[in-house]
Amino acid sequence: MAFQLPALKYDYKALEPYIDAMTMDIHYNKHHGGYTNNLNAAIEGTSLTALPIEEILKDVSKLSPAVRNNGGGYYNHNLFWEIMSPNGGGRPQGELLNLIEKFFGSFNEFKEKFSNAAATRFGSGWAWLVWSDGSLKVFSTPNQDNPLMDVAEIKGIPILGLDVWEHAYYLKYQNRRPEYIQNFWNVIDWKAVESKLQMAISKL
Ligand code: MN3
Repeated sequence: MAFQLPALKYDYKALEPYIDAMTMDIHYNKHHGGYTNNLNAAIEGTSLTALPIEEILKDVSKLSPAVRNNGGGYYNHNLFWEIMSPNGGGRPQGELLNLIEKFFGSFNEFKEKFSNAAATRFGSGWAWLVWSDGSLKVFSTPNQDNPLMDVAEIKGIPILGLDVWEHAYYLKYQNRRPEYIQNFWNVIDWKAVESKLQMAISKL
């Protein structure tokens, strides 16, 4: 079975004014669609087609750059669309908030640390909040790498990710990456992040 581009839960203009409709359209159809097609082409006729994406990424150092780049791009964008919502923003609740306060001191300190990871990633990449060895950690990865990969500096299960490739913000924000990062907080779906946390905790 080939990997499929998952349906978006909202339309292209739903995250405006923070993420504009044209960026959403191109990002989802051309970029995410491209990673999906290129991943399928890269694994066609191999035993990898029988594996879930998480299993493929786990041993990615043994695989081709095409699988690393497009498999990462496929997984990362699936997560990115899921953790945003037109009804997003505000603050996390419940166990997620408790763990953020436990590991970062406060929600504001976490917010600053995550924003800083996103702002200081040189070139293209992602900022992550990760469930790793029984704790929450923040860091960033280059290109389409992610914390599921054996090549990652910090390994774990990502529960929040921010795409800081220029294709994610340049049409609206041009060189103003910090403004894009600041506006991301208005569209985070904390319920979706909380459910990813619960799944991550139950797996480890
Ligand atoms: Mn992207």
